[in-house]
Amino acid sequence: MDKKIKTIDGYDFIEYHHESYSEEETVKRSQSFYHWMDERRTVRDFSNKPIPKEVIDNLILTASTAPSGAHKQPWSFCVVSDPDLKTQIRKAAEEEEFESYNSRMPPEWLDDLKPLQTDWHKPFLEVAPYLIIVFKKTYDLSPEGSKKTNYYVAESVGLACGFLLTAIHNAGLVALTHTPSPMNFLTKLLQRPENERPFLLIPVGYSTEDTYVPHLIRKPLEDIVTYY
Ligand code: IYR
Repeated sequence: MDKKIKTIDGYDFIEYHHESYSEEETVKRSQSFYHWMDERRTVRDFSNKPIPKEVIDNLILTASTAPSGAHKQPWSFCVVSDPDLKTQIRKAAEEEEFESYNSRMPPEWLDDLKPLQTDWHKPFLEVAPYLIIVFKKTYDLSPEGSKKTNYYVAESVGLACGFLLTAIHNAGLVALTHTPSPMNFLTKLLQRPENERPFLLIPVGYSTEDTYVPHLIRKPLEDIVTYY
């Protein structure tokens, strides 16, 4: 059905219909969505089982439905499946991570990571069928080279990554929000333009048959919410 359009100050607004539910149905849906989201976990053991590219396209399209400051959509998604490039990324990430774990991270940080049992080895960067590297665009570059600043860039790209993780979970896939630090090797390896900065590296795939995740407890509601 065609949507109605009205013009305000020269700008088009389209009619918006959003499905709403009875109170009972709203309670049920919010509860079942929470339980389903609560099952999402960060996974480090990936199988190399392939995923159709169409799925990755859909995941990224979903991420791109996130709200962004002044609708500037200040993100760019690089998808790596090429084995050689994955190897180069793993090598560069492990070099940085080796330094981080062995000399850059203070004891308190290393201690906080103990329950996760992470270390500088990053085999998933070669095993996972796809690596999605999310870049943030602090400013946009016109074809002529002039700069236009974007707004709330970290918030916007963070929201897009949240949508991406939700879409990955919905598709029955798993992901890892990996933050090799520093991440500038990704700018170089992927030959990104000067206005893009790496934000997150997200391997996507299926988990292995025998996957274990840390037994983490989420904070209870009363510790995270204050009603006024
Ligand atoms: N970036 C390192 C270390 C790391 C840091 C945090 I904070 C984590 O929650 C997990 C790991 C790594 O990816 O191993």
